[in-house]
Order: sequence, then structure tokens, then C-alpha cells
Amino acid sequence: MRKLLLATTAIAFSVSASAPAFAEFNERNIRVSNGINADHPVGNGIDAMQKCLDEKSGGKLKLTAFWGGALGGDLQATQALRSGVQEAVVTSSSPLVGIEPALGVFDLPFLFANADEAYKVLDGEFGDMMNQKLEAVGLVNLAYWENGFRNLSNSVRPVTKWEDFEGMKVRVMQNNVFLDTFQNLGANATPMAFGEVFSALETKTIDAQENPYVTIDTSKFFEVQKYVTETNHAYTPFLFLFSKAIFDTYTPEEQAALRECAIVGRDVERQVIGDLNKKSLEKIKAAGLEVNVLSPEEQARIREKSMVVYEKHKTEIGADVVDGILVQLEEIRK
Ligand code: TF8
Repeated sequence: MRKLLLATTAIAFSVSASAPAFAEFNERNIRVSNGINADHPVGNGIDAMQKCLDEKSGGKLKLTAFWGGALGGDLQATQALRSGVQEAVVTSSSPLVGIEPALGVFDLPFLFANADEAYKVLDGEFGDMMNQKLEAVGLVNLAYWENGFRNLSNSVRPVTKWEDFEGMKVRVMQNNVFLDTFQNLGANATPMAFGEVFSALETKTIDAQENPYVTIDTSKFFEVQKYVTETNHAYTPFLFLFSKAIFDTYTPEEQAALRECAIVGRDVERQVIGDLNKKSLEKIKAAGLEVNVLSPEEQARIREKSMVVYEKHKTEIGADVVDGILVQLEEIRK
């Protein structure tokens, strides 16, 4: 009898010793909406994030990614998060300025000089400050992933100086900073949701669009374009957003796992973008597109011409936000 009791106690102990690790986790199916396609590095990031979540939650927290705008475009999906009907989205910050105007700071032309600068700002205090603003509008930003430095593609002529933009029909994101930046260069800028870009290029409703090389590659824009110019005119971040209404119903352990694993995924995604950038460029060249790189002098000219956009949008973004990021960048560059 005593032996039996000891054995039972031992079993009870071993069960309770192994169970607590996952007791605070519930089965959760987390839908993650994406505008880009599954072969974009965000796919690698989500795989890495899932692996991390499997370890932390014993397989209870499951991400299901949807690609190519299957759950709607960036803005539509983000609104679904705010009303608590969808869990997560990986979106550019740019189309969300109507929800949180301060996000427009990331759209300012030639703000970041390189990716490391962007990482320092986004992963540091400034990024945290923006995250607080997002929480106030019902969005939890788990981490800043990478969209990347944007380059121009078009079907009409090589662009090597700002005068070449004259009259070119350039699709821009639904964002006033981008709209003004391209209008100011003489382009006929047309705001359009990402999901419509491929067919608009194909039917020549528009001549041009601008996105990082990996997007020009994985969203197949190179198939309907002839020229690419490496302009690096803006670095736009991706936000890994979670519905605050849903997040608030999760246990602290679930919330912590999501935040920690989103950072694991972020690091993988950024790494893969770094590698794929070069491969995407090679693929674009191999497909027969003419690729130009802006000369440093021309880039400086375009940058200088674009500075009016900073002044024009400062009030709407928030003077403290614009000055805050510029001061921080100055610090980083010392
Ligand atoms: C754009 C953005 C998009 C991304 C994607 C839909 O040009 O850069 O590529 O937000 O997730 O609209």
C-alpha cells in the first residue's frame, strides 16, 4: 500500500513537473495576413517564429499565414485587427498613416542611410514610442520586420536623374508623403493599393512603381517592367501587428512568447532579405531589364530637392516625432 502510494505520488509529481511549462498556454490559431507572396523572406521569418512558438508553447500557438492579399490589403487587414475579427498582419507602415499619422515619419524620403541605422531606431526607444501610439489605436506591434529600401521600376525609359520622372505615371502607396515626394519630382503619382499594382503595370494603366528588389522579384513586377533604377529613396519597415482586442485576452505567457518569437522571426527575415536582395537583382537583370544605379551626385540632388517634403508634412506627422528621429539619427551617425 505504502509502495503504491509512493509510486502514485511520484507519477503525480512527474506530471506536475512537466505540465507547468505549457499549462499557461491555450490552443490558439493565429491568422497572419500578408500582401506579399509566400516566397518573400517574410515566409522564412514566419517559419522561424513558428518554430520558436512550438518550443515555448508545446505546439499550442499556431500561426497560419495567408499570402498575396488573400485576407485583404494592408489597410483592410489592419482594420480587421482593430475591430478584433482577425489576429495578425505583416504590413507596411505607410498605408496606415490615416490610422496613426506619426507613422508617416518612416516615409520621409532618404531618412535612413542604411539598414543598420534603421534597426537602431526601430528596435530602440523611438520604435517603442511609436508602438505606444499604435497600442492607443488598438494595434500591438510585436516587432519591426523589414520591407526594405525601395527602388523604382518602370516600362518607359531609363531613369538616371530627377528630370526623367517628368510625366511618368508612378504608382505610390496610399500615403501623402510618397504622393508629394513623387509629385515634387515631376511624376504623375497615383495612389493605389498593392494588390492592384501588377495588373495596372501589365495593362499600362501605370508606367512605374517603387518597391524593394525582393518585392519586384517575388511579386513578379519585373515580368511587366523594362527598367529599374536603384534609388534607395526610402526604407519602409514592416510591422508585425496583432489585434489588441485579441491580444488582451491571451495569458501573459502567450503574450510574452509572441513578442519574443516575433523578434526571432524578425532576425531571420532581415537576414534572408540581405541575402535575397542580391539574388533578386540578378534575376531582374537576367530577365533582360536595364538596371541603373543613381550616381552619388544625382542621389544628392534628388535628396536635396525632396527636403521640402519634410517641412510640408512635419505638422501632420508631429513636429516632436520628426525632430525626435532626426536627433536620434544624428546621435547614431556621430
Ligand atoms: C507597397 C508595400 C507592399 C507591402 C506588402 C503588401 O508597395 O511596399 O509591398 O506592404 O506587404 O504597397
